[in-house]
Amino acid sequence: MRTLGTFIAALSLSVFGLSITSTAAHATTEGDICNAKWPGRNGSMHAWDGTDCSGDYLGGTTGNDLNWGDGVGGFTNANNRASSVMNAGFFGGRDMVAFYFLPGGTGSYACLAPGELYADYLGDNTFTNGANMNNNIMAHKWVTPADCAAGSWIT
Ligand SMILES: [Ca+2]
Ligand SMILES: [Ca+2]
Ligand SMILES: [Ca+2]
Repeated sequence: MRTLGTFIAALSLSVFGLSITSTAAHATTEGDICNAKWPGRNGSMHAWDGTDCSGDYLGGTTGNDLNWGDGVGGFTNANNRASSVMNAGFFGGRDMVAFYFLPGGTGSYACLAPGELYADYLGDNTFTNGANMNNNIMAHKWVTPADCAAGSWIT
């Protein structure tokens, strides 16, 4: 009986987890292109010039890029252009992508959780300094959920 109970509890948790993921995937109303471009959870993050993961592909990486405007890293000449972003990172540890208002990886930021999958429109999101995120990102860094203050989690 104990084994069966444990199995049922695990199954319930599994179903609960699936429904959470499903809810997150459908939280946005115009994520069709983002959904189509979802690479599977592979530890990477991505950004596009247009909304809904469309327009010019600005870059993607499994690492950090503290300056989207310089010539190195996953992002070059991408300052203040991103209108949609994706987090295909693995769950656990530094699984949040923090996007920054300025280069350097410090100061005002906003975080995209791995369970959110993507933010298909940054125009309704703000950095911790209150600035609109659309066409305003200049850097990103992988951080832990504890590094992201309440209210800084974007959708
Ligand atoms: Ca843009
Ligand atoms: Ca760069
Ligand atoms: Ca948004």
